[in-house]
Amino acid sequence: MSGHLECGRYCLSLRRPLVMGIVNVTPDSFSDGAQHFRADEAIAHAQRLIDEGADILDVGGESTRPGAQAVPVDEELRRVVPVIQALRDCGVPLSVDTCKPAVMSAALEAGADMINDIMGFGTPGAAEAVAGAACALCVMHMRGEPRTMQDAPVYADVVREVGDYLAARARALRELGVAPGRIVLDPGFGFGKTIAHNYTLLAHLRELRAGDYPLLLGVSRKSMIGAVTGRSADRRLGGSIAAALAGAARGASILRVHDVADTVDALKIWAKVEGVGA
Ligand code: YH5
Repeated sequence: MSGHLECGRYCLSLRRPLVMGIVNVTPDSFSDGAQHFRADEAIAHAQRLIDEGADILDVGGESTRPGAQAVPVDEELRRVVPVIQALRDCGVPLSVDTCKPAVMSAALEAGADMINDIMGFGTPGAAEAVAGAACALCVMHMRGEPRTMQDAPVYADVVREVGDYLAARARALRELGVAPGRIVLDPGFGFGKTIAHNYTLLAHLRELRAGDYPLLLGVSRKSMIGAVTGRSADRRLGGSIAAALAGAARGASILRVHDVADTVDALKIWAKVEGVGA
């Protein structure tokens, strides 16, 4: 790894783990008024995450939780584009969480610096939509599709299979002209994995550093935290921070989290002890 990530208008130092704050542009609205209200809410939330120390924002207009229904492309565009336009000069790079090529293109046009694709740019047209831009690409592993992915996934060797997939996707992107310094890999916690698979991947995160690409880790509030602590989604902060630090200790470069302020604090202490970024 070069120690930097080429991320649209930004070049991010990876000497310390970066915090990516999650900005959901929430679903379901029937009038233009509600749509504006939701965009305004997302923009206000994003501002708060920046004040709390987020290094990157990840804006998502599609629900990708297990069992979720697909969002039509025009609806996803209506949710995401106004938020990116409003935030484009907010001072931190903007990532957009989407697997739709049309949303990727519109997001880049509106000012996005990174595209985060839970389908690993495997949808026809997705890789082509980003290849010629300057944006960073987060390539995530998923087994199956969101609607069915939690139906008893089976792996012979989860670390090897996820690692092989990520390496193959990175190779395919490079063949389309994507510079290696733009690529981030993500094992995709909770996406077609059992709780045991998720913890095996977290424990062996270092082995996923295929080609020395930086790793992004998304464990915040997920069921793998609840399964161990017995807590509901709104009480998973302590568990989420512990998992994030375990990832940082195993070389994760970007931590995708809901709770930015607390994660930033935890990372400051971890970095102080480890002498990271000093
Ligand atoms: C990810 O890991 N995850 S959306 C279920 C939850 C909590 C949170 C309460 N997009 C990732 O955050 N992109 C999502 O249970 C992602 N990596 C990348 N790159 C799912 C999510 C969540 C799901």
